[in-house]
Amino acid sequence: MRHITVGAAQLGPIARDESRPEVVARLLALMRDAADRGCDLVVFPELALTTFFPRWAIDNITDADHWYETEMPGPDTQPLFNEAALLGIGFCLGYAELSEDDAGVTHRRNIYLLVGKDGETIAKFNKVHIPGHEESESWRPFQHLERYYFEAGDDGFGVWRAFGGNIGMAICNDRRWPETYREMGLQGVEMVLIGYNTPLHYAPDPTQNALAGFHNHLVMQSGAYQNGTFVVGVAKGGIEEGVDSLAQTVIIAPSGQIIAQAITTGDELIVARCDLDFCKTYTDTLFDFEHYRMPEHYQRISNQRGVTPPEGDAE
Ligand code: CDV
Repeated sequence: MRHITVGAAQLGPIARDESRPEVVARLLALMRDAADRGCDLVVFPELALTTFFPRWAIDNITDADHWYETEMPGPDTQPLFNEAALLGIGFCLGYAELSEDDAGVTHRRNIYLLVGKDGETIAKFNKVHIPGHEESESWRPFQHLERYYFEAGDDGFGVWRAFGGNIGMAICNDRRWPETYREMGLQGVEMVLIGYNTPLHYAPDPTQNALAGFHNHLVMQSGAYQNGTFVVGVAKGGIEEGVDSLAQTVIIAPSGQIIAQAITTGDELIVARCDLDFCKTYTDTLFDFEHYRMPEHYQRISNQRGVTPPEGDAE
């Protein structure tokens, strides 16, 4: 049997004036707790090093540079990598990245980084579905300017061989889209790591507010079940700078069942020992893609619509 003992390290609010070393100290406490509880891997949420800064409008994007990491690890985050190697535990970290390419073009990205038990980086994922709006909208009680602060990733959803299994990553709004899981499912994913910051007030349609917790679990449990994979959904919850955000961090089995759930809205570690071979209970039966997914059917629909089918679906 192949097992990953995974820790989902929910964070409570991070204040605007909380320094990186203060936040990293919180992450290190959760990491040590995870190591004590036998975890192979500890998963932190989206933008785990700062407050959720896209809630504020600014006129000049460079005024936000201090929210982004220009190197990883950098001086403030190196202790996470050192401690991981010392304890022999991997981690997954969400943060904002500021970089410049060879042509001198600046990039601002919402990143999830997977680091191995040796403290070495395994993979980097750039959030694909960037929600919210590009420009300040004064009617909102608070802004959700992710589309101003981040560019979308165009590499899709990869799967990496790590921790003895097949690991994928997604960030927050990505979890609401079925193709997120299916793209990884078609690559044999066995554990999907997802971090989120989800305000409980959804300004464009407040009738959805009361359903925030339901929708959160609905999409991740469906994604797990329909693709025969574990899903680890990790929140930054609680009231951060006046904005109340969903907690309810969960670890979900390929059956779609929740096997561990946070009970607070603050810093809290939940742990589950995941038998990766349990994925086959679903991927060898109901969701045996090779037997039942009927690529010819999708090919036919694509042809009718003049759409190029994804690689691997063509006959
Ligand atoms: N950080 C996010 O991506 N939040 C979105 C909100 C805006 C709906 C989410 O899907 O949870």
